[in-house]
Amino acid sequence: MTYLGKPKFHHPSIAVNALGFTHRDYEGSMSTLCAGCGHDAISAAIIHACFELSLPPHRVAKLSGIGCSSKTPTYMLGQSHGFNSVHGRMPSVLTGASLANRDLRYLGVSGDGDTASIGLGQFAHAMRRGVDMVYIVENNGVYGLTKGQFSATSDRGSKSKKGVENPDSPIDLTALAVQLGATFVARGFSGDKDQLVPLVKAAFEHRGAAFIDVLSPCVTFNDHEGSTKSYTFTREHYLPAIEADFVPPAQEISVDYPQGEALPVELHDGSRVVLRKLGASYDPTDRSAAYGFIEQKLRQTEYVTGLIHIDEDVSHEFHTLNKTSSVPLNRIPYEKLSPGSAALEKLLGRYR
Ligand SMILES: Cc1ncc(C[n+]2csc(CCOP(=O)(O)OP(=O)(O)O)c2C)c(N)n1
Ligand code: SF4
Ligand SMILES: [Mg+2]
Repeated sequence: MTYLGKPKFHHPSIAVNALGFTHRDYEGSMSTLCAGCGHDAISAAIIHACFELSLPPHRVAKLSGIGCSSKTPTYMLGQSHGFNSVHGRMPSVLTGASLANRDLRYLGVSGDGDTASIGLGQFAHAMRRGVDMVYIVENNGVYGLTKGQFSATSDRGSKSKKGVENPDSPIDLTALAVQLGATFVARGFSGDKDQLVPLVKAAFEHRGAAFIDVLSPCVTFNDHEGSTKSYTFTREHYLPAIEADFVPPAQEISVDYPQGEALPVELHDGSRVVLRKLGASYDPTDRSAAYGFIEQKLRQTEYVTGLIHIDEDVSHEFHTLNKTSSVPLNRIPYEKLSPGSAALEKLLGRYR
């Protein structure tokens, strides 16, 4: 269907954001995914979040690997920079781009196969280095693009479309991200846009590695009885650990919660994530408690959703840690970027 262009006209009273852009300005090409695929709902949530944040589209770079999920950046943010890399290699390509120009906001889109199998090492190092990015995994528990093989996030005992049982234990990417040092870890569900949009907005405002695992049923290969990533199973085993609202900096903070039942966390730009506690004493700022909570709920086959962990200390962020250039490399004069053979000789001398 990509040959059918979307009409450019729109209603004169259509909503515009602070930059004067409409929702349409954040859309991309028409999706070629299967009708009902969870990934399309995630694209819609990302588009919505970017529109509401009034992100200048040309200041966003979207990168992905390979898979149905990794195709989705084509269907969003059509006026942003884009790079569809190699299977599992999005994190290193994104890290390189970010080193060259830290002024852009970076969005990495991946799949459970792309991240938890071939790209597991890349994922681990991007998280532990605090690469400043929004990393979204569209998690359907299968390799959708290559016709439904189990992925490393498939639960033990879950069944394939042909009835074969998965013998292997799963990787929980949120637990792994917390353990690796990511400073923003959340889980959403493609079927719950009300929860997902604030999470994506808060992730874009966070500085450092912001990871969101989004359960996203594959209607073609993993939406049957016996699957633990189907729409039905996910809805039945869905546990919001905490409810999160995103409050932009310009907006007066006046949240209607009883004292002691919500925790406003200030982000670097003055915006806030307001966390409403649903559980008895869940505190997402406590890394080890967050890890323990995910583990405990996994044993009960419950998917913890919402904001699982947040740490606003920017000293863990990649650019702060590595004192990277605040000026994009393409704006630094050539003589400064390449100071010549004498300077190279001097540098090499230090290693002799
Ligand atoms: C180096 C390499 N190995 C294997 C493949 C084949 N391949 C393409 S997509 C994919 C898995 C995609 O699964 P996932 O990341 O979960 O995305 P989904 O399609 O489920 O959204 C595989 C194994 C490839 N393209 N490149
Ligand atoms: S095969 Fe599955 S993951 Fe791929 S587009 Fe179809 S429903 Fe989505
Ligand atoms: Mg997948």
